[in-house]
Amino acid sequence: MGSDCLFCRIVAGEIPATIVRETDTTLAFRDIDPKAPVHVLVVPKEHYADVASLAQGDPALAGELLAAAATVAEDEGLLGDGFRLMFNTGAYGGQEVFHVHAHVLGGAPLGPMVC
Ligand code: IU
Repeated sequence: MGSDCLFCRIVAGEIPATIVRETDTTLAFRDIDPKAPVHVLVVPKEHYADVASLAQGDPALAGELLAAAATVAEDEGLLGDGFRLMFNTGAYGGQEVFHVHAHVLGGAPLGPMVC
């Protein structure tokens, strides 16, 4: 994708972000507008528009993304009290940035999911 995609530009280091974890294939950084005390986005470095495209196109990378998200949750101290891991997908799912990203949310009770 590249220059049109915000998260590709963060991956490329063209736009600053507060990075909390990086692997060969994934990058995790703090959400610029956090919705919880801990709110980290985890992306694959390779561009896929959404989680369905990623899971269908590269299931192994989807697994690496999940593993990275779990490690972020552990590093942020969320495993004891729990956390929310979610992928907004497509227009009805409320997705705003079309480079797949897992939201890792926690650090306080989040309550039931409200739609
Ligand atoms: P969504 O699942 O596509 O709705 O989430 C996009 C997220 O990207 C949202 O939580 C924004 O606050 C976040 N974000 C960001 O971290 N940095 C940015 O420059 C922009 C959006 I624009």
